[in-house]
Amino acid sequence: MEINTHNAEILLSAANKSHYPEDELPEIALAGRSNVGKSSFINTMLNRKNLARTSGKPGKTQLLNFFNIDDKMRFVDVPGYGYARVSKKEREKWGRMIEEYLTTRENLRAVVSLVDFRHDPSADDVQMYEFLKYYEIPVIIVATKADKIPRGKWNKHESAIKKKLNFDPSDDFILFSSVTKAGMDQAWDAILEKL
Ligand SMILES: Nc1nc2c(ncn2[C@@H]2O[C@H](COP(=O)(O)OP(=O)(O)O)[C@@H](O)[C@H]2O)c(=O)[nH]1
Ligand SMILES: [Mg+2]
Repeated sequence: MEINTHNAEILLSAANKSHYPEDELPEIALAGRSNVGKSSFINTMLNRKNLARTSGKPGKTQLLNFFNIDDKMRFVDVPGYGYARVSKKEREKWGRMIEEYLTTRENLRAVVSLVDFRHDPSADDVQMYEFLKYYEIPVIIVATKADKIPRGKWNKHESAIKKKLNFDPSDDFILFSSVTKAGMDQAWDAILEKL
């Protein structure tokens, strides 16, 4: 499929099913901890500076944000998890919203699950990966902020992350940087393959 990534815009934000777009365009959801670099990933992939707002205040966006890409597919930005300062009630609401989307959305083709390349995955990262595997939702692991790790340590970090996740080698694992754009072509290849 040929996609003009310049032709992208935010379409709508939704709290539940009744607000999802009603057509059959394929969707790629993006999930990860607050501050992992999800908005930066979207902006980089779409060659935009500020389409998905990169925020210093994580946990603020509590809705599913649907981005229309060239009328051919959508990115669905899932609110970041693991933000300590939200209440238990808000966390439960978040859980129901994301679970409803991930387990019932027929348009969903794959989830890009972002983890910070610098650190071992958090318990939330592991739980998200297990959840996706359990529901047999295709997953692309994107390890962000690769520019912050010297190349000589890449193998060590990659192995540690895969081990902690109990990574399935048939899934994609992509090293990514929104600063250098490393991994961008690979990420697009992996995404297009899932559509
Ligand atoms: N060095 C570096 N910083 C990044 C990268 N991606 C995101 N950041 C920074 O990490 C912070 C959080 O990024 P953001 O995209 O808002 O994360 P989100 O909360 O997951 O949407 C911001 O200060 C970004 O500039 C990356 O690939 N490399
Ligand atoms: Mg964000």
